[in-house]
Amino acid sequence: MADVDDVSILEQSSPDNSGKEFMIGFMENSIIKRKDFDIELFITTASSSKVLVRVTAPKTKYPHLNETLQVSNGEVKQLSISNKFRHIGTEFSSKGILITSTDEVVVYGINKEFYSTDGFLGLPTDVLGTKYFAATYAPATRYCLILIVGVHDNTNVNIKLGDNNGVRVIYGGITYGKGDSFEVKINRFSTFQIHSSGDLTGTCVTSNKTVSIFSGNIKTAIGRGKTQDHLVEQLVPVDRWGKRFLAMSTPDRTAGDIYRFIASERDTEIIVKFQTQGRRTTSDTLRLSLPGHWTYKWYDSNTLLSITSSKPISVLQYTVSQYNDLGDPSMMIIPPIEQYGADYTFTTPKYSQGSYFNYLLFVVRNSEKTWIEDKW
Ligand SMILES: [Ca+2]
Repeated sequence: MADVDDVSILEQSSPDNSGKEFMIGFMENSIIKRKDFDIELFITTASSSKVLVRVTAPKTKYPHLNETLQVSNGEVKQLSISNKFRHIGTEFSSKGILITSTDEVVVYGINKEFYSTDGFLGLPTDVLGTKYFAATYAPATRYCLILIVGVHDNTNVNIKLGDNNGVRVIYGGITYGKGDSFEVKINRFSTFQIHSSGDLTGTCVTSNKTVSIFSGNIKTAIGRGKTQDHLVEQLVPVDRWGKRFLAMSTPDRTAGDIYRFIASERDTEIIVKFQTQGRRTTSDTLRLSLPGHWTYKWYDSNTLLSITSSKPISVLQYTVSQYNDLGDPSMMIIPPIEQYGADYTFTTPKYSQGSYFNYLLFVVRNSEKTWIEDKW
């Protein structure tokens, strides 16, 4: 539990991750030993009445997907979906998956394979936007990925590749490098995945209508170790980025965590105050000159971070590969303080080989600490 003195802005009405319509897709994962797994959706609700949920992919005939399920408060429904819904390479397809419900639900997607799993929190279509910056990881053991899923017909999408050496996307017979841009037109349920062995972090995707975007890696090692995993998050549009964040190390690790910071505007100054257990509070000042530029810091385990920036940024936390400890890579978007909620309904995934240890990390105001301790 982190002690927090400076959480003063909590907007109760801020947009959240529960909704009645989601448009999602699944990126490429690495299948080994012919042990391919289904992809998974976890759906739950805070609603007090029974909620009917429909999951469809009307533009994909094979495999067929048209499921209806019912979920109530306190219940988590798991739905297995054919892994044929994943994409391969730079690919145009129609594998958009639509989730609609009679009341607000919370959706998690898990892209699970043998030794290669990561999950994402689904964002409802009413919080999607028209401008995004991708987050991936490099040096990538395999390719970095971006998946664009169409929410509306006749959507024009511009993709401006990040300013990173080694970026290389081949589309329509043309090779695009760092800083290059190209356009595609997509419809509702259309999907377009691009891949690059160079880092796609900071790649800017803009569109004339809202789109749903996922980014990450097929399966990669992170940091000094060799263990690899799939990386994925559903991206938060730039207009919902924030300036104040709190983060903490992955529990029970000693290899530390890597954080990446992506700028949305020119001349962004980021101050990271951090305190590692048993040491004094210190701070780093990071500067990013252009939109889509990013930097990273590797902080020791058992560290609490308080991050403030002069302009809206995205903060990503990367769990690193095993290095004289236990744990595997994953990628997580850190929500800004401005979007903290008072209620959370969540679930935990199952490991492809058995079971995980599950951890709940939460941040609470110092003034409310006693209340939490009383209730716990
Ligand atoms: Ca993730």
